[in-house]
Amino acid sequence: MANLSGALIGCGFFAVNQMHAWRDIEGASIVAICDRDPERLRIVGDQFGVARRYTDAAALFAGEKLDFVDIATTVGSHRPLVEMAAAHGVPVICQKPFAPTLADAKLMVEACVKAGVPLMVHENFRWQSPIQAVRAALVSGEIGTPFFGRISFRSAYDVFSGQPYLATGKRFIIEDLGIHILDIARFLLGDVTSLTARTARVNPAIAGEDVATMLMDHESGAISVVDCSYATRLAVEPFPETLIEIDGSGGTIRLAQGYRLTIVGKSGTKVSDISQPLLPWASRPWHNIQESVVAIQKHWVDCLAKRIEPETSGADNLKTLALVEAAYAGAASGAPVRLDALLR
Ligand code: NAD
Ligand code: 89V
Repeated sequence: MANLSGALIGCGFFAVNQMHAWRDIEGASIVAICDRDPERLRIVGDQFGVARRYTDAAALFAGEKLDFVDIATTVGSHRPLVEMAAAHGVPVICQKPFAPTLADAKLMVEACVKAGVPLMVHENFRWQSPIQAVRAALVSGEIGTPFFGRISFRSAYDVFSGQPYLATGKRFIIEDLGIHILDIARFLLGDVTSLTARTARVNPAIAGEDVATMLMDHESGAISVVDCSYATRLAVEPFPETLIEIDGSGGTIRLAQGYRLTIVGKSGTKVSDISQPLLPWASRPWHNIQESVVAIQKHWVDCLAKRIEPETSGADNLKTLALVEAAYAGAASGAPVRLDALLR
């Protein structure tokens, strides 16, 4: 496989995982990095031995011949940076949340389509191996036709120490974390026709909502509940596990805390421990997320080689971002929100 030359823009908290993952992946290398903060540029450049460093993304695009760019900045800079990549004809990965609004996201997808460049959103939660295992069980037909799902993420983990900006935005849990859990609901049960939401802020020290409960109708006829909380103190802290219950016409799937998967279906009852191996550079409890970063970045390299659209392409992610917008609109109005109106 030809070695692809990539650049990383944004050398902050999460980008370190992306850099570790690039080092593990055959067929791609990060040849240049960019951060407007010279200190972050120095830390990541030295840690990963990248000599070509830029404090300005325009200078990066002007100075490098790139096969792709990996944008790991926070949401406010995503649109200008994706549009800059498109203008330079460079295939682009963009971190979630893809854009601050669905309108921006639509324009970003359009810019990449017009430029003919591939675009993938780094929506990594569905790439976690336990989530992939649930999906494989559904696809196998073991539990028949799913009619109910609960996708749940409840924790009291202190996310603010690593990511202080999460405490200051008017929007918090739906935009930052719920976006992953809503994407998993789509991944497992298909696209959504309508969504009802309720939110609350329990922690008085933050600006946004830290609890959200969403009820969704899926095109398939299934219904699901997506519930997220960063205000839930439990005996054993589950961060960052997503717990799943799916009921089907012929059985059930349960992904319980501790990565215990129970499938009751046509072939009887099977209980497995699907804990993932700890990568050499990973650290608990983040290892589950870190493993998914390798998986999604490998997927990108495969898609570029095969010239196929990534599963979490920009176009696909519009449907996840629409759920985020629907959730905020629904929580504000108290009424169900139809998705077709948002996606037109
Ligand atoms: P961060 O603030 O630690 O890092 C962002 C970096 O980008 C900073 O160093 C900043 O200086 C740099 N930057 C911002 N705008 C820039 C620009 N225009 N040009 C060059 N550099 C720029 O943030 P973070 O916590 O690493 O989050 C980054 C993104 O990753 C966010 O969108 C966040 O939601 C996402 N994230 C994803 C996961 C996941 O599991 N998928 C986990 C954590 C964070
Ligand atoms: O996945 C994320 O985007 C992270 C966290 C897991 C803390 O929500 O911000």
